[in-house]
Amino acid sequence: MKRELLTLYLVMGSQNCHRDPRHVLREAIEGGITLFQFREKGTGCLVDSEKQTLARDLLSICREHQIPFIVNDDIELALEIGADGVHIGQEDEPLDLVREKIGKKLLGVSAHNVVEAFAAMAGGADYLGVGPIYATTTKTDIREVKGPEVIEEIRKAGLTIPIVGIGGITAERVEDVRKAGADGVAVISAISQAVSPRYSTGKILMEVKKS
Ligand code: TZP
Ligand code: MG
Repeated sequence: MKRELLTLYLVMGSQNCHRDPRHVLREAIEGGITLFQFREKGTGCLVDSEKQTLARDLLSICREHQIPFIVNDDIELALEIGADGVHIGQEDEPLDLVREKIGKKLLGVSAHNVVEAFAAMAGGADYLGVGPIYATTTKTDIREVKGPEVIEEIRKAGLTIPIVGIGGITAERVEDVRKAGADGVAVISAISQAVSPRYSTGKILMEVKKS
């Protein structure tokens, strides 16, 4: 995959938004996100047909603007709606099985340390989501906060795979995450809960581009 796709990765589900997620996504696209992940998960998330309907709506918004659409965890949904890829965690289905199911679609894997990063790469991941870099309240079942150092360690171990940092990232923190070796940043609340998702996206994007 092109590393540039990871420049500014919006991860989001309806549970992360005060407003209609379709509106938030449109604004984020106007602001310049480069990749989108549908992550309908946690307290208050939609299920079944409501989840499916929202996924299709967000996918079509992404399609209008040529933003690739990734689905978190739900491989069946990704295949059903024709998403561009899936993102899975360490607790999800085995990597080789997921690769078999999705073929050439993008495969992102969450990694928390060098060992997991190696394993994900060997298993055929296209990119890694590494974190939580900073403290976050968006995801409650998180492991310990790692700091940007974890990305540095992965790079020092010789892994060149595309990496996006995630967890508590704001415009002010982008530079440190990039300096550690990340190709880009993944954010939820900094965009989904912003008063102006468009403005917030633009601000974060500017920081990634100048770092
Ligand atoms: N994985 C690690 S931290 C996190 C996920 C999905 C949540 C990131 O949310 P925020 O609001 O950008 O801190
Ligand atoms: Mg998962």
